[in-house]
Amino acid sequence: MTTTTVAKVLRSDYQKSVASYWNNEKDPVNLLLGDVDGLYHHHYGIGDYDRSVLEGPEDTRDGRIITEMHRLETAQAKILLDHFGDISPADRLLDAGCGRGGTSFMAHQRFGCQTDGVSISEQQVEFANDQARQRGVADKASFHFRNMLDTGFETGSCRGIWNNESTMYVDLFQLFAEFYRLLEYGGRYVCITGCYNDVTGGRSKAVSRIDEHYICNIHPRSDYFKALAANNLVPINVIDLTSQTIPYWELRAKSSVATGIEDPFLTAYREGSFHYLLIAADRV
Ligand code: GPP
Ligand code: MG
Repeated sequence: MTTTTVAKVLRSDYQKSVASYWNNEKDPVNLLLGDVDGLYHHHYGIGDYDRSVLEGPEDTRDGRIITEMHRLETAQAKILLDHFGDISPADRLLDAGCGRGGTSFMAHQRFGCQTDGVSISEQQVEFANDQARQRGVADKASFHFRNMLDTGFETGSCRGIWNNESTMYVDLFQLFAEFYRLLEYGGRYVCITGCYNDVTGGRSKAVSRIDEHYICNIHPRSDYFKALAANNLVPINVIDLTSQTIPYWELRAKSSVATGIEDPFLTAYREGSFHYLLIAADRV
């Protein structure tokens, strides 16, 4: 990329530092899980884990845990996609903050439609496009080095847009203004996110540790609804997934790929200062 192109996408020092984090990220917690079946996720998991993975031969135990964590992460993306309802092959979907493309490939496989992913990490975009070529779907699943706050895509060109754990890097009012522009009338927005609890007060210590770890700014729950309402995005479903994501973190804490962020997540969820939320909203 030329310096001018990079400067157009990465508009602030903050965005540059986030891009640098993801350009250098090669953590086994993501790569070993992705190697299980070629879907590389950058989000967490949902649902109970199979306790039997902890039993059995010691030498294959960690492999069983990794496969099980990957299953829970894929289940999370499935729940997100379930909330799009009927999407036809002629529709177009946008994956905002697409990471290495895992959720996009699942969407393309399920709906048969065009999916476009955007990321401010050139490495992630390259990785995801490479995956698309390997899977033989590069004509339908494409990934772009673009900023989700200003994608440059055509107005009204999307039937659906999602953020799978990527909203904590941006201002929600700016983000939803761009999504309002991109979505067609009646188009759907779905996000899964971690947000802090307005009722228990400001950022807890555990939430601050998560922010520091990922260089992000976790929003309060209320900000989502204020920013959606301000941009004519009308919620149809809000699901608190907190209790369903705790088993994933408990299992991850027992794995060889634990990164040290497991305790802050478990503390924040258990003390009630943080929620794992799914929000689906329609553009009117
Ligand atoms: C990264 O997933 C997710 C985020 C940076 C968003 C933070 C999410 C919240 C719910 C606050 P990842 O799979 O890259 O993270 P890890 O490397 O820890 O598995
Ligand atoms: Mg991960």
